[in-house]
Amino acid sequence: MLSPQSHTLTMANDPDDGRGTSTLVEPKAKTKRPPLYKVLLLNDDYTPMEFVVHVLERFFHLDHAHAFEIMLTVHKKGVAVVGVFSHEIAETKVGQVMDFARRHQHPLQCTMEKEE
Ligand code: TYC
Repeated sequence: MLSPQSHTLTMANDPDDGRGTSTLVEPKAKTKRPPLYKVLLLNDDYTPMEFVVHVLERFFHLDHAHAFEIMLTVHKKGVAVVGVFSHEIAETKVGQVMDFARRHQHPLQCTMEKEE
């Protein structure tokens, strides 16, 4: 298969073009980007809207209008993506939200999902 990382014969690695000027070029090493994770907020019937807006401002650094908009999307559709992060950052955000909700005795749920 031809990909940017396959070892193809080019002018640069042709061992002999007759002029003694050949150069060996190694195939490019694989550099796969790490996967990203969507952080999702789930709707429920009990968590106050203002609390959800506060969570979005506090842990996701959204301005008030954007936080309110995402809260309303979750309220109407059941779920929304709040942000996309590395595995470690996504895990931290989910933990912060779940902990904060539990401490305030709200059933708010926050999860993460690998982005395909
Ligand atoms: N549905 C909640 C209510 O009517 C509000 C809410 C919005 C709860 C978003 C959770 O992730 C959520 N009070």
